[in-house]
Amino acid sequence: MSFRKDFLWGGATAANQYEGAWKEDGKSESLFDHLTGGSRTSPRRYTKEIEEGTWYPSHEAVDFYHHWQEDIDLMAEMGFTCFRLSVNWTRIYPDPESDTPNPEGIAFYHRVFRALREKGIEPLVTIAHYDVPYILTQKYNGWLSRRTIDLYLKYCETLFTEFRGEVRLWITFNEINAGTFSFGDTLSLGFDPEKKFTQKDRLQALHHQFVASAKAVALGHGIDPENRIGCMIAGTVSYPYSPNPKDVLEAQKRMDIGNFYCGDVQVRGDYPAFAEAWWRETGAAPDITPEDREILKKGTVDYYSFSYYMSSCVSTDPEQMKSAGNLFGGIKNPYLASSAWGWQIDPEGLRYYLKAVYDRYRIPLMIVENGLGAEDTVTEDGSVHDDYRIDYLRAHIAEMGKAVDEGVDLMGYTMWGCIDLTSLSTGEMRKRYGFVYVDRDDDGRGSFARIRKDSFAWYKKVIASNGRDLA
Ligand code: BGP
Repeated sequence: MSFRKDFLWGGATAANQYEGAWKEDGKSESLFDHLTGGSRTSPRRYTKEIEEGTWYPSHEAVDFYHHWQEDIDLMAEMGFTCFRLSVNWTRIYPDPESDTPNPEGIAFYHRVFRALREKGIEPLVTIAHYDVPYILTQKYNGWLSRRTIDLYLKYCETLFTEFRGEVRLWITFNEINAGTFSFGDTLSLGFDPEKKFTQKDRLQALHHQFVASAKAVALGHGIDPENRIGCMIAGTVSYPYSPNPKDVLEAQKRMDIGNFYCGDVQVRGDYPAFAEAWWRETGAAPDITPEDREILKKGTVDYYSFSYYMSSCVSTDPEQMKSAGNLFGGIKNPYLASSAWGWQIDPEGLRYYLKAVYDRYRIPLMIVENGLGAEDTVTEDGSVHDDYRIDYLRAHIAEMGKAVDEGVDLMGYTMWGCIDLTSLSTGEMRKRYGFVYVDRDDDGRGSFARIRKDSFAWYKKVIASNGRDLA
């Protein structure tokens, strides 16, 4: 296996699931701060008012805000060369409409980026990771309004200017394709959770994100030509459930809408050929101005990043269409095992995806999320034996290597939730991904102490051997 010499190895997090300190040093509320904890069986709830005695995972999360030095030391000990994190918009602009950023928010990220650089770790910053300032959801329905484009660009300009020289790798939006269907309504598009929206609203708001992303790419290049700015797609692998050509076409459609609708706009600067037909079919064509089209063309990304957790099958038979998954559900594949949360484990699907995307775009790819959500147990002697996680990661990294050997240009890999953090879909703490265990439970108890799991030493070896030693 031959990963590049400068391959980026590391882990990934997101502010609202990791930082905590939701009201500290001037930070205001994100929409995320209004989402309660949940579980596999009871979904998270949105509350307009923050309820006394209710558990909101983002409020304290795993307290990176006060543990950043310790966490960065742990990352350095594993040999990370890259750490993906997101900036919290409401820490930088507590009032997103103000022209004055919050100096304490800026100072926090300077501390973090400088500490990373001191350890030789390249920060990779997601500008918006399921992060919409709460006030914008109430005032404008988030991304449905073009006003949000301007506010986002002001925020981007502050980041690019402030952190020039400290950050070179950026992602404009996390899993932007969440906005193609209802899952993204609140988290990604920032719609008021108490109102109803149509598919046209969704695609319109998503279009505004495309425009904002393209403008941000141009702005970022202008401020520092060293900046490398990428898109980020939730990698969706869909297999036909049967060889029935109808199922094959359905799977292709899922791949098209799930991945390439957004990828094409951000990489090629134009909507794909199938978009018009899909808009006609759903009666949901966004309004696109000629100026927008120019902006999209000029703001294409430098690299394509994505998350990959699972694959699923699709069928034209509605009875079959039932199984769990991160963004897009699907049918259970009889050849695959599932995680305890029902996500189907498919390392070969990662190779399939890498090859399909690289063949289409021919720009560098980066896997910025992958991993296994599992319940871990701390033994009496204080260890965490997470061999199931090592097995998952080993198999995925092996497939990455094969894809590289088959010609894919892969820049790096950041494992999701490298330090345990709160789950996005269920809001749980018990669904853990990390190499490092955090002492915290779903009732908000625990000291936030960090414990190295068995996978910690394993990943250290993987990095030291540049992906050759997966034993
Ligand atoms: C991705 C998100 C992350 C994340 C991950 C795992 O879709 O970008 O924010 O949390 O999925 O999902 P979960 O936390 O629900 O297990």
